Amino acid sequence: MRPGPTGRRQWRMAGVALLAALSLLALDAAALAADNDAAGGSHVRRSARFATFNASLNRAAEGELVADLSTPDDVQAQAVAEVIQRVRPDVLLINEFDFDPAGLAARLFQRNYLSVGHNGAAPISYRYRFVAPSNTGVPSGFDLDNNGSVGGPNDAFGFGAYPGQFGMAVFSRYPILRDRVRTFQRFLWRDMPGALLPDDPATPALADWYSPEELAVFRLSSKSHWDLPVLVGRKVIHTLVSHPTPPVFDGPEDRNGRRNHDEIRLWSDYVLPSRSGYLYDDQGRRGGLKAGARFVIMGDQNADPFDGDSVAGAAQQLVENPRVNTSVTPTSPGGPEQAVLQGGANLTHRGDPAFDTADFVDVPGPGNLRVDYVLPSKNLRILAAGVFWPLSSDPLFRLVGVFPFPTSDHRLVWVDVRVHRHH
Ligand SMILES: [Ca+2]
Ligand SMILES: [Ca+2]
Ligand SMILES: [Ca+2]
Repeated sequence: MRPGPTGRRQWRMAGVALLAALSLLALDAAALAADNDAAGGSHVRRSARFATFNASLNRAAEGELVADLSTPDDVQAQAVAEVIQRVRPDVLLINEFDFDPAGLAARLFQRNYLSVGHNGAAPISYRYRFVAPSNTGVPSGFDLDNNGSVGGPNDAFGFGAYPGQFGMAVFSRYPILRDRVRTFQRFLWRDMPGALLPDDPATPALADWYSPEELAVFRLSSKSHWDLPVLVGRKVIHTLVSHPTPPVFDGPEDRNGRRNHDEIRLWSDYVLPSRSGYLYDDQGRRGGLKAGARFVIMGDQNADPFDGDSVAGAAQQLVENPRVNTSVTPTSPGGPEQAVLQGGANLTHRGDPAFDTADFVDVPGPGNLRVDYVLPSKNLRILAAGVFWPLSSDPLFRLVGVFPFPTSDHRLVWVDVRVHRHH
């Protein structure tokens, strides 16, 4: 996450948002007319590019992201858009993209940023978008952090200052089968068998950080978990997106580390028919994917397989899952270079810095980690993969930079899977 700008005025944002809403229909029509490279075009491609990018498009106040994206002038959003234009994913998850119920921010990002070429990069148009509510910033009514008072970001269902802060958005050039979408925003943590419910170390009872009354409403997902079936040619690929909570910002009870582990576990169980029976979605339907279904799990999982502060084995639930294709791990040239230049915790890491996807604080801090993943199912062949982290000598290094970052502390991760296109 990135500190948001301060000093903006709510009334001004509201005015900009209203103007944006009034002009949306016209903007949409213009953008669709200009969309000449979307899926369904006549070009022949044998691969589909899936990407995840924690783009830090979160803002301090509700409405601020919509205000920022209502003009083409937001320098950070321009750089985020250029990264996307350079990599050109077909299906893109953006983490840390503030949610608004009308989907204004996602529409405006397409109109004013993705549809505008930056520094010679070609515009890119996504015909399909998906946003949905996030648990972040939704008041729980309970003292979830046990600090003696109720309210604020730490007592929300997911950490956030207002509903939808740090949300998610998916942009796709392939159709999203909306009536088959499943969301798991309200699945209760206590309903996961063997849940790693945290313990209050100050009491003799076990697993009692949260009271029974709190557990009766406590949602596992800190944002949401979405299964978005995307139609690629004649094949459905389930895009499984989420953004588990960071495993830090807690105490000895490790409530966030434990939640992070179990948020990752949700998708791990979802793709295994022998383990998914307990899951229920927001529409009340039970179970997970069938054997043989195609999927791509993507998102900032906030867990590195070897380094950092996550619960041991958290990331392994995915990268050692028998249904996940790990034949290719995305790499970059910039990760190893920055690990050496930045030193600190990076010097003692066990993980390969070529796999790093985030540039975190090194002294004192976790150092750079692999936390962002694009993980296809084994029945999808991986043709290529990468992490967008150029060398410092590369002209495009300006898009990633060093702290304070021009875009995000995370890097875009992409994977190309083989598909058969029919024309
Ligand atoms: Ca509290
Ligand atoms: Ca206890
Ligand atoms: Ca760093």
